[in-house]
Formats: sequence, structure tokens, C-alpha cells
Amino acid sequence: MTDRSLPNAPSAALLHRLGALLGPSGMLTAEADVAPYCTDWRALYRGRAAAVLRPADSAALAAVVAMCAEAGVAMVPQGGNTSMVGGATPDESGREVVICLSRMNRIRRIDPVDQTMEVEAGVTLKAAQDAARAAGMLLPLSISSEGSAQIGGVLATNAGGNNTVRYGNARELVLGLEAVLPDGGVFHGLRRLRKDNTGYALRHLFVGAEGTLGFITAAILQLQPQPRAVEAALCAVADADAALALFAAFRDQDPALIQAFEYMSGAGMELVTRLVPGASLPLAEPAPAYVLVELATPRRDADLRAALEAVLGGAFEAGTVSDAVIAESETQRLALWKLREEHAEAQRRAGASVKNDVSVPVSKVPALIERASAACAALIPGIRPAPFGHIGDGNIHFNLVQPEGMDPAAFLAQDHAIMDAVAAVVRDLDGSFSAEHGVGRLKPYMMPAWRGGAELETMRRIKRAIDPAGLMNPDAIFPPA
Ligand code: 2HG
Ligand code: ZN
Repeated sequence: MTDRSLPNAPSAALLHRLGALLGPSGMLTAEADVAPYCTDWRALYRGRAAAVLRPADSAALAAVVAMCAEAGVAMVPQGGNTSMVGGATPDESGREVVICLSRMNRIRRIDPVDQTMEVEAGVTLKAAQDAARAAGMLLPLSISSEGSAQIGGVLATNAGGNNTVRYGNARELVLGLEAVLPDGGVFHGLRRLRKDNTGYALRHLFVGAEGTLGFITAAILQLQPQPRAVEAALCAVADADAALALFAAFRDQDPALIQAFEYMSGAGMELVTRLVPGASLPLAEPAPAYVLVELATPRRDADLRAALEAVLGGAFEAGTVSDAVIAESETQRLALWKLREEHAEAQRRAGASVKNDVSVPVSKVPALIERASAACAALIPGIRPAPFGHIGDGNIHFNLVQPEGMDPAAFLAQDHAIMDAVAAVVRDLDGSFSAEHGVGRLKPYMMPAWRGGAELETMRRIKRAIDPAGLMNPDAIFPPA
């Protein structure tokens, strides 16, 4: 974290011992095998690693960590490698080891009475959702990368996603946690209790710590009743003000029905329908902006379709919504969600883009979009704002696509200037520079200005207390001291 001279490269003898412990499938050292673990999804970072270690259970992980700690070798935890901020990518030194938890992929237990699930770090979020559904319950966390993202990373970053508006972030789902500490000790906190006030809630320290305090190896997650009815609609709106008016109308009707409330700009939707195979707009004509609303209820007696139509009918009359399509089948519902979920992929295909995963109070989202768009246009003429995201909880992905025809490298060279321009607006609106993607390696430079003074110093003290040698994910969260 601070003293970059400390981490050592693993010696040949250490690698030999690690290989003997983990077996042939548990350790990769050939450059071609290691390479995929050294680049992030956005290809922002190209690191190197001395080895990729893939323990199959917590005991093996604890032994590996103890060996690395004793040798002073820095460790970078990795799950599905879907970080948007380079939070799971090793540095360029080649001295770090990546420790990948994807082989720890058992769903240990689902309890229908407690409505809990005990799940290991390497289970993908999608597999965990499917298992909960098969048991008649809902794991209420949904993110675009859920097919690849793994529970360990989802918790380490306190992921949010599409259902935060109703159920909260990942942290809210965690009843119990198991973690391997930076010295190889194990924190056994797998309790499935709704009430447990016994000193510091250590489980919450690891959630959102981005692997800087140890490895989350398993968790007990609170499940929810499986909805009996789900309705989704894509609505054409004029702008974010209209989107919030629609949100208010749904809340006024019954806030407990709102499962997701997502915003998409016309520019973002245009990229999706043009660049993603199989994505097409199910409305008569393109709109300046869109809302994807999903209602859901576990009640047997609710007429959800009538509830949806009542609010949309009122919104048409009020002029809040100009057009809308309601999904008539599960296939259509998934097609509507595809238009939302493929935003990141479409922006990747459109060339270079700069992401700003920011949050503001919900009421300030329209000001954010308007003012940040103007600030970026003043900075780089022709820049293409394509904001979208979780407007129901105030988290907007204020992403900017490079101007048509501009050299991608020249655009990306200005990433800090763009991020700073957006951040200035966000700050003025009492928001946060990272809503759900975390700090990773991309944003530590912002920490002193945003979380400086006693807040950052307290974080540093916690880090030093738990990881005194600074071996855990050294480049994440903290800027060099
Ligand atoms: C989403 O909401 C993800 O789809 C990705 O958080 C956002 O690409 C992004 O900026
Ligand atoms: Zn998101």
C-alpha cells in the first residue's frame, strides 16, 4: 500500500512449495496461461504476475496466503475479472501473484426456513441466482456482468446493480462471512442471524474493501421470496426530469412493487441498437431518453398488469411518457432487459469511452446529466455523452464515448480531465465519485480530495492494523502515501 519496496518476488523455492500444495491445475506460471489474469475487462491495465494461484478450498487458500505473507509476496485477489476500475489486475512489476478463487465454487447450503444461502466466493452471481430460484427464492442482486462476476468480487466491491432500489446493495444481503486474513488466519463468521450485535461487525469491513484486507471465501446471503408476478415496460420519455416524474408516480402508487427503475439516454440506446446483434427498439421511433421499469410482487392476489397500466395511463395523460411497450412474455421481458444490459458492451464497440460511475441524491440526477454534459462538451467538442443507469437509486453511469473519427488514444489521454470535469459537477451536487464499481486502480488518485483528512487516515489505520505489510491488493483504493 505504502512501501512499494516491500513486496518481494516469489522465489523459485516458494513457487515449488506452492505448486506442490496446489497441484498441476492449481498453479499457472506459463506466460500464455497467466496473461488472461493480467488484463482487466476494459483493457485499461496490462500487468504481469509471477504466478496465478487457484486454490480449491479455504484451507488451501489459507495455506497459500500464509506462505506468501511469510515471504513478503503481494497478492491480488481475482474472481470473474469483471472490474470496471482495474481492481483485480496485478501491477507491471511481475512480482505479485494473482490468487483466483474461481475453483471455490460450491453452493454449500440453501435454507428455505431461514431463507439464506451459504455460497463460496467462486460461484458466479448467475449460478447463485439460479440456485436460489430453483429453491423457490430470490437472490435479489442483479448486475450486467452477473454471468461472469463471482460472489467474492461482488461482495468485495459491494456491488449494487439493478435491484438496489428495492433490496439495497450487496452489503445489505450479507448475514455472515468467512474470510482469509492477510497472514493466513481465518475469520469464521458464517452465522445466519438477523440479529447479532456482538462487537464490531467485521463482516462489513470486508464488504467493499476491494480485497485490501483479505480474501472473502464464503458468505451467508439473505434471500427473499420469489416474486409470483413480474411486469416490465420500456417507456419513451423526454429527459431525466420526466423519468423522475414517472418514478414518483410509481412510488405514489406502491413503492413496494418497484423492482427496478433504469434510465437510458437516447444516445446510449442508439449505440445498443446499432452495434449489438439482435438488439432492436420495440417502439415506433427513437426517443430522447428511456425508462425500463420492472414491477414485481410475491403476493398471490395482486393484479400487477393493472397496476402498471394505471400508472402508465396517467403518465400518458400527464405527458410524462410519449410511448411505451409492455413485455407480453418472458422472452419479451428479457429482450427489454437486453437493451439495458448491453449498454457497456455497445459502448465498448463504439470506440474509446470514459466511464464515470457516480451517484447523486435522486432528485439531482437531471442537474447532473445536464451540467456534466455541458462541462464535457466544453472540454472536447463532439464528445458523446451516453448516460444510463440506476436512476431509482441515484447511480448514473455518466459515460462518454469518443467523438466520431477521433484517435482513441488521444481521447483516452484526456480521461482524467474528463473524469475531473464530471467529478466537479458531482461534488457540487453532493454526490460520490464511485457509486458501485469501487475505487480499484483507476480512482485512488481521487481519494485525498474526496475522502481526505480523518476519513482516509482512518482507512489507512485499519489497513495497517489488518495488513501491516501492505501485501493485499496493494494498488487498490489507497494512493501512495
Ligand atoms: C451496468 O450498470 C454496469 O450496466 C456497467 O454497472 C456500467 O459500463 C458501465 O459503465
Ligand atoms: Zn451499473
